Amino acid sequence: MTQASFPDPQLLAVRILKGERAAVASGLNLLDNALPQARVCAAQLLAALSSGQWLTSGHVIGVTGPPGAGKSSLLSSLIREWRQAGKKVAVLAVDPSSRPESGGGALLGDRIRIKTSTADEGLFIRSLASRNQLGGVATEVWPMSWLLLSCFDIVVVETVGVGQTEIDVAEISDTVCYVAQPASGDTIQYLKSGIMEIPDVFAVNKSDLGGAAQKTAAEIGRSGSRPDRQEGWHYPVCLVSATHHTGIPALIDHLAQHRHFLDSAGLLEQLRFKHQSGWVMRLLKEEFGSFGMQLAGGRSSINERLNSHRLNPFGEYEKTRHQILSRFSPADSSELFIKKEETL
Ligand SMILES: Nc1nc2c(ncn2[C@@H]2O[C@H](COP(=O)(O)OP(=O)(O)O)[C@@H](O)[C@H]2O)c(=O)[nH]1
Ligand SMILES: [Mg+2]
Repeated sequence: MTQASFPDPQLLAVRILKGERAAVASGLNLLDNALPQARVCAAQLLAALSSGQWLTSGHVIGVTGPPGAGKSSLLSSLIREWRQAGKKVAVLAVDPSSRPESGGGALLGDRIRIKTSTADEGLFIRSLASRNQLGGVATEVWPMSWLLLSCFDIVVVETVGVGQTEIDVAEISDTVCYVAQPASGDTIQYLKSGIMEIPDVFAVNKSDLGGAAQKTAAEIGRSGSRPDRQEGWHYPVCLVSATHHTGIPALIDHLAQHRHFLDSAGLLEQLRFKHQSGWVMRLLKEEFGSFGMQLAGGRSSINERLNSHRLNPFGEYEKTRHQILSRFSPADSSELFIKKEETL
């Protein structure tokens, strides 16, 4: 691929901010491209998008839970409701179980297309299922969710719950919604595992199946103390049925209330900053390892710099990258050697 095949980041940012679908799609492709030139271009694009009120705008919702619990079906109901209320919605579906070749049924996009107009400009769905990814959601998906936040009111990340993914999705979402399967061993395991600490809102789906859903909801409600949780938040457990479309407005209400709670408690900006700095740290660590991080002054120094440039984490990422690369250059090798000696 040549340099000329990358879009101009400034022009692309303008088009994305206007909500042009083609521009949003090509922005996501750029973020998904691992070529070094694309990475530079992507950082410029994200920096150009950073000037808005991104630390407090929109709502990033992580939807997680065991395969088959009804996450995609529920999302389809939620989307219908949000669209009727005039909210613009984007979905990143990171669910390997919904890959067509795995026989996991229709992709979310196909489901939605049945129920909504294909020409709906206020709805954008990108399936990331084909990458066969079970974990590691946060590094790749965070910048994508962030790009979508610049032009949609609600950004949903759907992940299949397999332990680590709940933690990952919590690292990129304002609100984590766990979709429980009634009377399932998965939910019981989940209750025992401590991962229960992570969701902010619980949705027990398939309430149309009767008593089992009520029982599961009661079990979740009773599920012990939650020491690390946000003080003042009541952790609602909602009974819903995606197929019968019941309980959906109440669930929507609880999700919105959680966002409102974060905002009014001054936690939203804090949380998003934590997500952005976490992403930069993971990326730098993946690229350069602990020694590279040391060359950039160490974790706390990088974090301090990120903190003072909250509106431009991508610019800071690029700067830190260059700083590390220049330390690796031959001209600097003697100094590098001395530094290395000092840290021993
Ligand atoms: N009875 C009932 N079945 C449901 C409901 N929601 C989803 N399902 C079914 O559960 C299965 C898995 O749904 P899906 O949305 O693909 O689950 P996901 O793997 O969590 O995304 C499908 O056969 C759905 O038709 C519900 O509210 N009630
Ligand atoms: Mg699904």
